[in-house]
Amino acid sequence: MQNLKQLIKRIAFDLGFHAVGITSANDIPTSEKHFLEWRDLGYAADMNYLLREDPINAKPTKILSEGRSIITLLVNYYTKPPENPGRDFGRVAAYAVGLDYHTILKSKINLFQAKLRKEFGDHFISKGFSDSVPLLEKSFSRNAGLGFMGKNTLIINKPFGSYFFICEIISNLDIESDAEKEGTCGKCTRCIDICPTEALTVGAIPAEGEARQGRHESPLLDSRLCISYLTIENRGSIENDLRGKIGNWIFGCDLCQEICPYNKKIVETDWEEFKPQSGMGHYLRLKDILSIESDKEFKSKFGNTAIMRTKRKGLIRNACIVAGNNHSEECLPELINLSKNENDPIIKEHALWALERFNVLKV
Ligand code: B12
Ligand code: SF4
Ligand code: SF4
Repeated sequence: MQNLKQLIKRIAFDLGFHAVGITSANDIPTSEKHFLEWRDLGYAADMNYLLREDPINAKPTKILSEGRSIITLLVNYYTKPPENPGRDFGRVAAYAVGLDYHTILKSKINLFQAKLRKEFGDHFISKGFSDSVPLLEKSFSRNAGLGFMGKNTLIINKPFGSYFFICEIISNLDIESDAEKEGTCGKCTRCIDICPTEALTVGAIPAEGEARQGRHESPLLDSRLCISYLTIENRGSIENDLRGKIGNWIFGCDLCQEICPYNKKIVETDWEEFKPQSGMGHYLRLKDILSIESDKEFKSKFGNTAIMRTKRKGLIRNACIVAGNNHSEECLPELINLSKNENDPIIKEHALWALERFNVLKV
């Protein structure tokens, strides 16, 4: 048994994963209960994959019926952002500055599975993912010892902090589980205090039942308020009240990670794919985004990055907000053009909103 675990850890480190932990593929009903209470509060917004009537999120065997254990893997994606280049730029969250992690991680996970298949032959059955199935990846990786759940609702690992991706391989291998790691935020509330939209709270629903008694923090995030949701997942108009609070975030938000003491001494990633020079970087010039004329042009610029998710419409909507918040004068011609000639009503309305911030609506 120990040899099996050693083999898995060796393969993980050989492939460049930064940490690995094992947990059972059994259902986790206490986490499911919490998840259901969370979404009953409306906190899942309109994210369809979280709103299934018969949720599978806490039930790995609904994804792989032969599943016995889950190998959870950590990949550090952190790179330090350069100094803010100023009002003409919008900021991209660190996880999206390089190449699209879905593609990069999927191929590494496939390689991992191929190596295991080589060891165990056709008897080995598995499925591997990162951020592409409705599984409670944070809860399973916490159970596998990858870290503890911080009040920013992210998994925090020592020494990697929270800027990492979680991947998992569900398989029919019987592997001894790792122990959950101790860890706590203590009295710190910095992430809650800094969140501009007050998306984070603690304790609105009790902590995860019996198993977690004695641990008082029950971190909760209301996606409807989170800048990450608003700028990436939300397909529609962004509420007027929230636009000013988005500041200069054009894609995602890292404020509740940046402030976290656990992220103060972390190392930068050694994966070239996630470095800014492999993708579009930490800052995007707003006028370059506002002047993208077609979906084809958008795809040719962002095709290899996670930014694709917003499509042209979402990214231009976000760029309008940031240009308005920043009073980026160099964006005025593009904003005026969009307000007059853009066919998409959401982009048009956001361009008009940005122009109102300059008081130049009648230009
Ligand atoms: C939906 C989603 C979002 C939503 C909602 C976020 C959220 N906090 O749930 C939005 C769009 C807002 C979002 C934003 C981001 N996301 Co996201 N997202 C997801 C996704 C797809 C599902 C998460 C989910 O199921 N949420 C539902 C809630 C209820 O689940 P939960 O937080 O796990 O809830 C548990 C805890 O509350 C726990 N609990 C309850 N009480 C208690 C008490 C104690 C003491 C403890 C310890 C636990 C506990 O029980 C609950 C059920 O298990 C996952 C991938 C996946 N499949 O898991 C990525 C994922 C969570 N996202 C990730 C990332 C990187 C981000 C961003 C950093 C991106 C960015 N920079 O913009 C932000 C961070 C925002 C934030 N502070 O969370 C990573 C996080 C890695 C990590 N270190 O934890 C994940 C795991 C993707 C991946 N595979 O790497 N995301
Ligand atoms: S990602 Fe930004 S908006 Fe979302 S909870 Fe963290 S600080 Fe708040
Ligand atoms: S900022 Fe403080 S409260 Fe928030 S996750 Fe980090 S340690 Fe926990």
